[in-house]
Amino acid sequence: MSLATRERLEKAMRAGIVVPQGLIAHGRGEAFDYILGEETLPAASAATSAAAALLLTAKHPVVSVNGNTAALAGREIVNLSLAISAPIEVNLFHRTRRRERLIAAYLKRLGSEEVLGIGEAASNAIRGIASQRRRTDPRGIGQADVVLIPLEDGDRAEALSRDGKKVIAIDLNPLSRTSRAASVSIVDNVIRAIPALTDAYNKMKKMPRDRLERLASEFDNQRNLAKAIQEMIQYLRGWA
Ligand code: PTJ
Repeated sequence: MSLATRERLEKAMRAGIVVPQGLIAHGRGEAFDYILGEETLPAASAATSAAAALLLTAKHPVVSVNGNTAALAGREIVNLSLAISAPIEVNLFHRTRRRERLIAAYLKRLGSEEVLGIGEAASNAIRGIASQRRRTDPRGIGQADVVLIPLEDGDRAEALSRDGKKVIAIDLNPLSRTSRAASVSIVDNVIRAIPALTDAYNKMKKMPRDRLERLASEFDNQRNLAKAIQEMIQYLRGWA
């Protein structure tokens, strides 16, 4: 992982976008990235195609953003949101008005027209979540059928799935509750995964709808997670 990435996070923490806990989360992610060889492996690419198929067939897709994601891949997230015509919603675990506004302002500076989930706009609640993460915007995650949640803790992925929404997770840890609960888990770094998802979406745009629906419905997330773990083992075997 580059020093520049760590510096970017540190700077974003001093600016109030990232919380100190975000640096700990990043350290956990880095450890998993090392055992992937810091590159996108085939299981992640397969999940990316399934995620693009889900997004292409969704009625109301929404991109959820937290502090780490904004700091690590803000520009890429804005590009994805524009490419797939899905709104961005700020959803924070450590929620404060100041952080919501800072993140929304940052994403707007990068080209996002509107950012949902700010202040009173986050008036809905997801059942079964105790944290501030339960709050959602009725125009965004509240009415979404597909939600992209990069770099999350497990509670919300489980609750969103219980509410009948399809969840696309991006998480370097294939063992996490988020990865297990999602419909499609991309085991990769958000820095690589978001542009890859935008590319896949653009390439698959012209595919017939029935083929996209098949691609999405035939994707077996648990099996693909097992494949991601196998790829990690294979990479480590090379070193051993
Ligand atoms: O900005 P907030 O207030 O919403 O808080 C964000 C954090 C990240 C602090 C909060 O969501 C959190 O504590 O998350 P966790 O429970 O630490 O989970 C983060 C997951 O993301 C872990 O499984 C990490 O392995 C993984 N991860 C960390 N960095 C990356 C990553 N996955 C993909 N790309 C990364 N760069």
